[in-house]
Amino acid sequence: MKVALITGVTGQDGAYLSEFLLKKGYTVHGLKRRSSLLNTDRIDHLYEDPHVENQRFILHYGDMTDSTNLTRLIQEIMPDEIYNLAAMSHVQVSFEMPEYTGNADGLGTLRILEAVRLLGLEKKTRIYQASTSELYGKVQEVPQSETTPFYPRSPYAVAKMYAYWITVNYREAYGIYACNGILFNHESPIRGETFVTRKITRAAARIALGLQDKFYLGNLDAKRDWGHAKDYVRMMWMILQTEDAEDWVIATGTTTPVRDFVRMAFEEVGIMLEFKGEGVEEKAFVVSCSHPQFQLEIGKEVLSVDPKYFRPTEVDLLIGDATKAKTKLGWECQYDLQDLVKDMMKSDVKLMQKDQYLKDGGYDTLNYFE
Ligand code: NDP
Ligand code: GDR
Repeated sequence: MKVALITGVTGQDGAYLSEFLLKKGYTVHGLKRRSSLLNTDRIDHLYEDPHVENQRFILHYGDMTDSTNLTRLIQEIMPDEIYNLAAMSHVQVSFEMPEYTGNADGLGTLRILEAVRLLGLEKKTRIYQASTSELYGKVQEVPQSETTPFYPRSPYAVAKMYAYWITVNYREAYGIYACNGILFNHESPIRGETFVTRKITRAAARIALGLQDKFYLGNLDAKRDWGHAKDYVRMMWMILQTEDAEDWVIATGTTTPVRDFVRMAFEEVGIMLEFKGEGVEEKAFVVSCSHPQFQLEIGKEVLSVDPKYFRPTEVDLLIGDATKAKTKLGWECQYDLQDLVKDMMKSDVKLMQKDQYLKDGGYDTLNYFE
């Protein structure tokens, strides 16, 4: 049975990919960072007691900025496949932490490739690099495919561009089987809370339940090609099963403005919105509320624009052309945008109902410092 190493195992994709590979019979090793609080929520359901025999899901401490740690782990694990998913993955935060982002996302990829080369695993270990549609940045052509030129627009995207090319270079220079998956945005109920889709579904659920009055977003005009993470992790695996190492675009081919994602999320809980104003003055108001469980006042303001969420340089439009993956890998997504919004809203309403229950019971504020 095959052995995989997943960096970034505690993240959205790491969790879905672990589940996927375990179902396929793999032994899965995951790299996680030490943190002062437990950060394994997304993979707790996969946890196995280290004292049992034949453990198939094994976690290791590590960090993309620590090459001795990465090399030692790869030497111990001798993986057949490495999925390099670890990254400081928030575009806006990368403007605040450009150097760290370059180190973890750019040089981190080099550290993995170098470890495989130094350990002489070029013919054994296949590497998947989590590349991104952010590489396209400033619009050069639409839809974006494997041949579209890159024009990165953030420290994150520039770091990922280094990672993309160093992956190609190690493939060409040393014959390592290393592939870039150029994945467009993919979301899910376990998406990080500060990415725009999850921020919207959480807020819509909380507002519907009366736990919150309104919320704030940045650029409502940005358009993204959003898919479901469950579909995308399947493609990561497919990419490493092909005969020749290549680079692949994975996308749905449909693009949607942030504003429409907001509309769709609120519609899932029976709330219709109207947007008024332009630019920083734009706001959204309730025009009707048909859900028997959620009662919101008509005309209530639920969303304003806050310029603090604008980025110094923005990526305006992403729409992917995944013809190559469709033709050669048989790529098809099982979830469309409506399914994705439904899945995320269902989960966030349930999660927020838990908060409401605790609040109603008087258990919502635990002050450790009293
Ligand atoms: P997340 O932000 O959910 O997960 C990132 C993971 O990387 C977390 O496990 C995080 O650990 C870990 N990590 C961050 N920095 C380090 C470090 N220095 N050393 C070790 N681990 C680290 O991202 P996603 O799951 O959404 O994305 C997975 C990968 O795919 C990322 O590389 C991302 O850039 C890329 N990508 C994502 C897309 C998307 O739409 N989701 C699209 C295209 C590419 P911790 O939990 O401790 O923070
Ligand atoms: P993105 O995702 O930058 O595409 O990167 P994000 O959800 O952060 O932003 C998408 C778009 O929404 C606009 N936006 C806001 N974004 C956030 N986070 N918060 C807001 O309040 C807000 N308001 C508007 C943004 O300006 C942007 O245009 C994601 C990450 O997963 C990357 O790691 C990955 O590489 C790319 O997707 C593909």
